[in-house]
This record gives sequence, structure tokens and C-alpha cells, in this order.
Amino acid sequence: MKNWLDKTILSPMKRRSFMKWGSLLGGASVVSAGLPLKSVAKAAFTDKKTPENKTTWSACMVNCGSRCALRVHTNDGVITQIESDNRGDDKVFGEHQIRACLRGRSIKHRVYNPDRLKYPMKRIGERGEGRFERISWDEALDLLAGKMKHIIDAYGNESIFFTYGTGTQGYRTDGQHALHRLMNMLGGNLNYYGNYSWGQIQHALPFTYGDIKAAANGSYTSEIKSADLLVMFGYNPAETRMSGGGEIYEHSVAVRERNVRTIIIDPRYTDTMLGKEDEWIPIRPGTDAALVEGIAHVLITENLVDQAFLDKYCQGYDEKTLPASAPKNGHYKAHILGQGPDGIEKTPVWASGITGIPAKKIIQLAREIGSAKPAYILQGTGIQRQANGEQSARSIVMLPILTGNIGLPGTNTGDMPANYSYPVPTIPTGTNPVKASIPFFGWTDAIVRGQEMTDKTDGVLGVKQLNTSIKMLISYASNMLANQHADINRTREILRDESLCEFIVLLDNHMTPSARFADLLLPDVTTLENTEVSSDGYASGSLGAVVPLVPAIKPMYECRSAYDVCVGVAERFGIREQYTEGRTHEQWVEYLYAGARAKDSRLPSLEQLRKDGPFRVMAPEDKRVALEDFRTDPVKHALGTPSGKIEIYSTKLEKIAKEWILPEGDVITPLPQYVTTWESHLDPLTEKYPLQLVGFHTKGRVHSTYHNIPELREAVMDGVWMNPIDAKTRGIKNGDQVRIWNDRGETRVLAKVTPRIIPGVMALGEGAWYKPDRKGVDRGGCFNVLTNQRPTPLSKGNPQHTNLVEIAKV
Ligand SMILES: Nc1nc2c(c(=O)[nH]1)N[C@H]1C(S)=C(S)[C@@H](COP(=O)(O)OP(=O)(O)OC[C@H]3O[C@@H](n4cnc5c(=O)[nH]c(N)nc54)[C@H](O)[C@@H]3O)O[C@H]1N2
Ligand SMILES: Nc1nc2c(c(=O)[nH]1)N[C@H]1C(S)=C(S)[C@@H](COP(=O)(O)OP(=O)(O)OC[C@H]3O[C@@H](n4cnc5c(=O)[nH]c(N)nc54)[C@H](O)[C@@H]3O)O[C@H]1N2
Ligand code: SF4
Ligand SMILES: [Mo]
Repeated sequence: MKNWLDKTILSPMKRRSFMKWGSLLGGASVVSAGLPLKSVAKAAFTDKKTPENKTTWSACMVNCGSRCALRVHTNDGVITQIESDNRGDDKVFGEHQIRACLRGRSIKHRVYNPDRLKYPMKRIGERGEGRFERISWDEALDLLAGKMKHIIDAYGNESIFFTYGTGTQGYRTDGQHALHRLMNMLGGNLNYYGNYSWGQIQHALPFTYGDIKAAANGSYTSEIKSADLLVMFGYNPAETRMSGGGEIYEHSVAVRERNVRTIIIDPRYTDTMLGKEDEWIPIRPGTDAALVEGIAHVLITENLVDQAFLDKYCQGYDEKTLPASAPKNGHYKAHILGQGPDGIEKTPVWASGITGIPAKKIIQLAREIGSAKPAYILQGTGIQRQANGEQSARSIVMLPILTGNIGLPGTNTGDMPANYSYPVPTIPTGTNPVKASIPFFGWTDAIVRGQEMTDKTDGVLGVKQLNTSIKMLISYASNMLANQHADINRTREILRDESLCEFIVLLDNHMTPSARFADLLLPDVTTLENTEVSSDGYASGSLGAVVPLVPAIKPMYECRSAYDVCVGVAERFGIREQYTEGRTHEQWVEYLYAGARAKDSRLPSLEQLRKDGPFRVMAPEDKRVALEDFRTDPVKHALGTPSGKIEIYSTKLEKIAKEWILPEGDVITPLPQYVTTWESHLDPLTEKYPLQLVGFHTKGRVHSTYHNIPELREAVMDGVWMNPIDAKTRGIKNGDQVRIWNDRGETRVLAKVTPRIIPGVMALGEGAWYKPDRKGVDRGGCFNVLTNQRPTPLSKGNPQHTNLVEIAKV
């Protein structure tokens, strides 16, 4: 530890500034958790005789869907080791350990990281150049409050926008909640709807099923225990739901218990397979809808559909239930059999030509799905992050619908699996007085041409047309500006033009690629320096938990929590009292937890919780079968669709398709069906860029968070997956440095030559840090220099897995 102290704090320069800052405080201002920085300095410098060893609970708060417990060991105020949850014997279901993955266990290196932001800084160079000068917190807060006042006065609250940011998903009193509480008190900000994760699927499936419930509408994965067949489209929990307390735990327990036959459809042979699957069906990206249609053809022609189910519960399967508004032969059966408007029969041979899956295999798959009762069918979210993502998502759910595998034990709706999350209360945020809302993906357009954006052209909600373009960005725990949003080169140009977006404030722990685009940089405390009571996350199966975060160390450098930043701004607007209600951050945590306990007597005292670690609460219901009620009584439990039924033919989409103004090439159809898109394998652009490049969420990071830990970069090499056939024709060998490019940009990575991906397709883990060289070529392997900002037709979402590229050895 001495080493770390020597290097990071005791270097003469840093020591001086540290001490200077300490004296500047004069004991008056406080940082997060009410700890004067003086005492931080004292703890760091005092050479005590007997070292004080402590173990405290904290959690990994990134956006992977889990919230793993961490046991943080400190010695004299310095973190020495991170352990995972190690309580009990880890045998009892529901009391299993909430074990952290390799990322959470390496969090110490994120805290003690050379990239840490240490003090507030103001931009001095051109925007994006990355030149900053240190300022005091008073100057920073004056600047922030001043800019906010000016922008609200000049353009209205609708011109202020929060970039999507998920670096601290779990905060309840701090982070996004604290910021929204402030903004709502100051008149609000432009809203967004949807998200980069599930934008297309969550927008599309309600047309079929109605709004079932907020997130992940399927059955629990534990239902797999009752299934005779498990079919997973692009579902990869072994990598994206890695936690011991998460979805993968229940998934594996259920699969093992039933020894259920498992078929996985994915262009990549993922870690979820690795011999645990019975069959891998590789597919061309963006073509799942065509596969479903080929399967549907077999189901229909071989009489494997559940006609009684379709008649009773669904709209638009055949003539009988087709709504009056639909054109003649507008039903699904006609569409599949070639009697619909396009006149194309969706035979397995037709589907084979599109998907790359042999027709024989499609027939076999259809027969299996048609005869297994019950079958549990689900999808991950990589599929819908495609240019035709809404159509793919709506198509996959046709398989359980056609076979009547809905609402019964062992079934799922074809949606993502459901998860329970314990409802830990948040600080009241109030309501946003601004009504206008844009699609999450539309913010760069809203900077350039906000005033042109309307409901029918750009998916604006709440108003018919925006009043203003975006003039200020608040970027909290977000790496959207220059890493996670699409087409970085275009975004960069937009952000560089200061006449468009006039002010950017960014709060982060690290000097990320996005941080370089800030006008004002505010250093946040890390989760290990913060106080909170959180929940289990949104992907922890039926296990809920109340998760305590106790500051393991004092806030480093001049870091301050977002809550404390908000108090500072509130003060400058004269609403400090209104904002704090007289509470410190810690007092809010206590207050909210007391409220939770008053509602649920099972919860231990806060002291006990902090001592014992996460309190586990199983979901109130021991099973959850999606649409069980509807199946039992479709009248009493009618769905939220216009007809109350499962709408295979959606009348709402019929209307939208007529009314919306779509760019050329975009299609919205009332039936779920395969549509070709730009940059599919059928696009003429393949002559120039012959390979499809899909992204995936790698186990080496969570998006861009944890990227700057060299140990993790070594453990999980970032390389572009390519098939030996594609590699050979280009003279590329495993481990070669390669360049990948298209008209939008170029990046450099290593080649991972492997038969684990189909020919014609490449895959790269997203989230690597953007690192442009002087010519603008990214040397960091950052996916988003290649992605497109053109939104998907219906949800106006992110097609970040739809890209045509070429690759060559450097
Ligand atoms: N380790 C780790 N875990 C994470 C995250 C992370 O960054 N790292 N991020 C978290 C977040 S926010 C999210 S949203 C989730 C996302 O988690 P997932 O839903 O798993 O999303 P992806 O990894 O994008 O894609 C899943 C799979 O879909 C496949 N795929 C892509 N396109 C297609 C297609 O057209 N058809 C088919 N059949 N398959 C396709 C990909 O090859 C990939 O194996 O993961 C969460 N968990
Ligand atoms: N090409 C491509 N792009 C994608 C995706 C894809 O599949 N492919 N996936 C998309 C999806 S699903 C998502 S959810 C988004 C995620 O995109 P983001 O929400 O931007 O997620 P991260 O990249 O993890 O960035 C979070 C930021 O939070 C910061 N952070 C971490 N801890 C703290 C903290 O305690 N305080 C503060 N202030 N900051 C903190 C990190 O340093 C990081 O800069 O990316 C999207 N982008
Ligand atoms: S990244 Fe996710 S699975 Fe890994 S420790 Fe953090 S919360 Fe747990
Ligand atoms: Mo996500």
C-alpha cells in the first residue's frame, strides 16, 4: 500500500495541491457523506503505529443488471482487498451468495486509477481537445449555475438534456435521482423515452401484447424447469448476466434440473453454449424474422399450429380474426403462404436464402418447436439492436403464439425473461414540468435540428414539435458523448460546434473519451467512497436484495457526490432548503431506509444491514408465467391492445404506417415480418463493404466502465471475431493487428480468428475507449466509430449492431 500512497498522493506536486485544498475548505464546506477533506488528508498522511483494519460492505453499481455485494478491506484508510459475498454455505436457493464477477472484484483499480478526475476543471482549449484548467468548487458551481440560468432564460428548460448514462445504475439518493430532483425544481428539462438496451423490443412488443409490465415482460427463467424445449435467440446470460445473484444463476439451475434440450440461435458461439447447448444454429445478423417465417411455413403446412389458441386469443392469424380495417388477405397465414400483398411464399428454402441456415435445418427446427409442449422461447437484446430490430423482436414472439406456448407452466412469451427487483425507495424527484420527450437515440439530431423534430417524423412525444434545439448537456455517469452513442465522428463534429450546444457539464470518476468534450468537468466520488442503500438490480432472477453501501474510504482528492453538487447549485438558485429539506446526503439515506422499514417489517435496522451485508428477499410469487391470467380468462384479463387480444395484426401499427413520414427505405408493417434494411447482407453496399459487423457486450467490461483496468484488458483480449474463411482470403492470422473501416470511420484492433463465428460476419465487443490518432483513426478498438446514427423506423432506436465494413491487416 505504501507504494500506492507514494505514487498517487505523496508526489510533491500532488501533495501540495492536496494540502492547499484542505486549507481552502476552512472547515466550512463538506463533501459527500459530510466528511471534511481535511480529515481525508489526515488519514492519508498520519503514520499511525497500529494500522486500523476495517471491512465494510459496498456494491458494484454499473449497468450489467446485477448489483453484486463487495466486501471492502481497508488498512488505515486505504483499500487493500476486495472480496465477494462469502456468506453462508451458498447452498440454499434464495440464500445463495450474490457473488461478484471479475469486474467487480477488480474495482479497487477503478478507485486507484491514474485516470481519476481529482478536482473541478474548466475547458481552455477547443471543445474536444481535452485541455482543461483547474478551478475551485466555488468557481465551478458559480459557472454551472450561471450557465443554467442563462440557458433557461434564453432558450427555456426544453433546451437542457441529460445524456443517457448508466454508470451508477443503483443509486437511490445520489446520481441521476439527485440531478433530476434539482432540474425538476428548476423548471425541468427535455425528456427522453426508451433506452439503448431495450429501445426497440420494448417499443415493439406492446403492439402485440399490450403493456404487460414495465421491464422484461416474460416468465421467470425458473419456468425452464417445466419446459420440454428451450429455444434462445441471441440470449447470452453467461457473459451479460454473470453475477452469482443474477439471471444466470436461476437459468443454469433450471436448465440443469430439467436437462432440457437447448437450442441457441446466434451468429456467434457464445460462452452460454460452450458445450452446454444441444444445438447452435448460427444465423446471419438481422434475419431472425425470416427464420421465423420459414418456421411458420412448416408449422402451418404441417398442421402444427395451435388453431384453437389462435382463434380464441389472437387477432389476425387468419381471415376469421382479421380486423375490418385490414386489407384483404392482410392476415399472417396469407402472408406466410404467399397469398398476401408481396405474393412471396415464405418457404424454408426462401428463409434459407436469407438466414444462411439450411432449409432442412429450418424444417427440423419447426417440427421440434411445433411438437414440444411446453416450449420456453426467449430472446436477448442484441437482436433488437439492429436496423430492423422491432420486426425481429415482434417476429420471434410469433413462435410461442403460433404454437400456443403462452400462459402455461414452462412457457414464455418470446420476450426477455422476467426478473424481480426489491423496490428500494428513491429520493423524491418530483415531476418534470417539460412535456416534450424525444427518443433516447435522437439527441444528436435534437442538437442540430431540434426545432424541426416532430411527432410524425422523429417520434417526438408530449408535443407535436420541439420548441428549441438542445443547448446544454448534462452528462452524468455517461460515456455517450464520444464512446457509447453511434457514429462518433459525426457526433464529434456536432459537439465541436459551440454555436449548437452551448454548454456541456460532465460528472464522472475518470477522464473518459467523453470527458474530453466537457466545458466543465466535475470529479465524482466512486461508489466505494459513497453512502447508499440500493437494490439488487434488474436482472437478478427472482432474488431481490437490499444492498448497503458504506463508505470504505473517504472521498479522494476533491471529489464530491452529485448530491452535493446539486446542493451547491440549489444554493445558488436560492432553493437550498427546498432541495435538501434540511437533510444531508447521509440523512436522506437514513430517512428513506426508515420509510422502507416502516413498509416492510422484515428489513433489519440500518446498522444491522450495514454490518451483515445485503438483505435477501425472494420475489413474493415463487413463479411467474407471463400471460397466465390472460390464458385463464381472456375477457377479464384482456390485454392492453386495442382489441384486448394478442395482436398478430396490429391496428395501431396499421395507423402509424399510414400516418408517419418515414425516410426512404424504412418500413413499418402491421404484421411482424422480415424486412431488408440498409446495411443488411442484401444491401448493394456489400460490394464495397462485404462483411457484417455485430457488437456484443463483453465480459471484460460493462460498456466502457472497467475498460481502463489493464489487468482486465489482459484477461479478456479485445479482438474482432472473424471466421477462418474470411481471414484467409484477406491474409489475416489470429493475433494480427487489423483495421476495420466503412464510410463513417476506422478503428484498429487485433484479429481473433475463430470458427465460433459464421463466415461473412464479424463481431466486436463494444465499450473500448475511443482513442483517435492525428488522422482521426481510432486506435482504441472503439466500436462506435463504425456505427450509424440513422434511427430504426418505429422506436427511432439504436441500430448499433447493423454495420457493413471491410477489414485488412495493418
Ligand atoms: N459483461 C457485460 N455484461 C453486460 C453488459 C456489458 O457491457 N458487459 N451490459 C449490460 C447491458 S446495459 C445490456 S443492455 C445487456 C445486453 O445483453 P445482451 O442482450 O446479451 O446483448 P448483446 O451482448 O448485445 O447481444 C447478445 C447476443 O446477440 C447476438 N446477436 C447480435 N445480433 C443478432 C441477430 O441479429 N440475431 C441473433 N440471433 N443474435 C444476434 C450477439 O452475437 C450476442 O451474442 O448486457 C448487460 N450485461
Ligand atoms: N456499439 C454499441 N454501442 C452501445 C451498445 C452496443 O451494444 N453497441 N450498447 C448500448 C447500451 S445497451 C448501453 S446501456 C449504453 C451504455 O452506455 P453508458 O451509460 O455511457 O455506460 P458506460 O459506458 O458504462 O459509461 C458510464 C460512465 O459512468 C462512469 N462512472 C462509473 N461509475 C461512476 C460513478 O460512480 N460516478 C460517476 N459520475 N460516473 C461513473 C464511467 O466512468 C463511464 O464514463 O451503451 C450503448 N452503446
Ligand atoms: S459487473 Fe455486474 S456481475 Fe460483475 S460484479 Fe459488477 S454488478 Fe456484479
Ligand atoms: Mo444496455
